[in-house]
Amino acid sequence: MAKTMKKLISGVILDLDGTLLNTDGIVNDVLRVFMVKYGKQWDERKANKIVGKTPLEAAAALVEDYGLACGADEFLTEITPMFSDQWCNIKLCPGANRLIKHLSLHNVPMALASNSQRTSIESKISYHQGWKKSFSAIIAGDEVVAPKPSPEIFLEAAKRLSLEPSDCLVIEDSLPGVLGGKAAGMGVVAVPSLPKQSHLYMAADEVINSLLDFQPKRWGLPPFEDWIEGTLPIEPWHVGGPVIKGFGRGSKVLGIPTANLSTQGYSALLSEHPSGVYFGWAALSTRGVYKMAMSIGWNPYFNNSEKTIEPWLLHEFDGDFYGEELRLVIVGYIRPETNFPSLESLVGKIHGDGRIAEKALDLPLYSKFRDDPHLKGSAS
Ligand code: ADP
Ligand code: RBF
Ligand code: MG
Repeated sequence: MAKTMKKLISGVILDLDGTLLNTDGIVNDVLRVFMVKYGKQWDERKANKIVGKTPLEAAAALVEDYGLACGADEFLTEITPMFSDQWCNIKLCPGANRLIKHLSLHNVPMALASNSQRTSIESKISYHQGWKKSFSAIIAGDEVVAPKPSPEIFLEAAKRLSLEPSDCLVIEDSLPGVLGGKAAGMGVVAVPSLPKQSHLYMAADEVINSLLDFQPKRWGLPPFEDWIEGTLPIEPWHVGGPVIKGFGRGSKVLGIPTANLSTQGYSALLSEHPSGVYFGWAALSTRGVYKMAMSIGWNPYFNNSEKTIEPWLLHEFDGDFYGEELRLVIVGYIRPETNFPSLESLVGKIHGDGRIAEKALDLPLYSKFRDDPHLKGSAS
């Protein structure tokens, strides 16, 4: 990851699907239903075949891959209304609103450059207050001769912002987008929307885990000012359930027990929240409410195959509490999950996270959630 300042940037060109909008869930939902009609089963692992493509390219790729008995254009005609019905349900990528508001506030020129069609872009952004007026230009896949990975869409965006390509920064989740941005001679920050893909993004100047990790200062843009004592407040969210057996190494290998929750039933929540280190409050139904630091993700040090939620309660307990009901309210973000050269450095970092959480949770901004009704089990 880039540590130093890259270069001075004057304008930002954003991709929409997968970068600002969490479209992956909806794409999977629609394709699951659609494929059944053709007697097929949608495999979510194939999502990488369509990310960043134009609708027609994506349709052609799927028709071929699944050997569907229809043409790509037929496929599109049939599936387009199914998608349109879902645009109102799309969630924002965490940090999307924060980024747009921040750049707008500081009058940083912004453009939207998406391979999808103009009408669907307009429809998708219409559900998000203040977005449309934040973009000085919107360029769609059907408004250029060659879509991404061609640089055309980005060059057109720069022109409309009256900026040189080299003064623009592209923020993109997809590989075609990253390649297009680089071919246009722009700085590119990749925010891969699919897990465990960062190794494919060699062309990008910087690969970040989510928009929460974007550091405008590195690009000569005004820094975010919402970090407080090493923490970033987030829209609080809840999760809960009985404590289950985890990988069996928290206490044994690290000396840091993590009370694992079953991920079954929470797959939507898990895909909505980027991996990373977070903190908040944890309630054990029969014991009380405790401060908590947790990781969400694949634990890069151990390279797990499943995304998990691993809360470490900042309290010494006499024994285990498997099977007990654990409820969490997650109130802030600390850092991305990373790999470490040694177990000691991982353990050291996690203890640092614990100290940050411990201290931050005394701030009124976070301490008020100790009384969240979800923790008492009266609401969920
Ligand atoms: P597992 O892999 O099964 O999660 P760990 O070694 O991570 O095993 O230990 C976690 C278990 O330890 C929890 O499920 C819980 O029963 C117990 N435990 C004891 N103290 C704590 C604590 N402070 N935070 C989290 N879990 C704790
Ligand atoms: N695992 C990692 O591989 N990388 C991390 O950056 C990381 N950060 C963590 C932060 C906290 C606060 C906690 C509680 C755990 C973290 N872990 C991380 C997970 C750790 O590897 C995990 O608890 C063990 O794998 C036990 O299952
Ligand atoms: Mg554990």
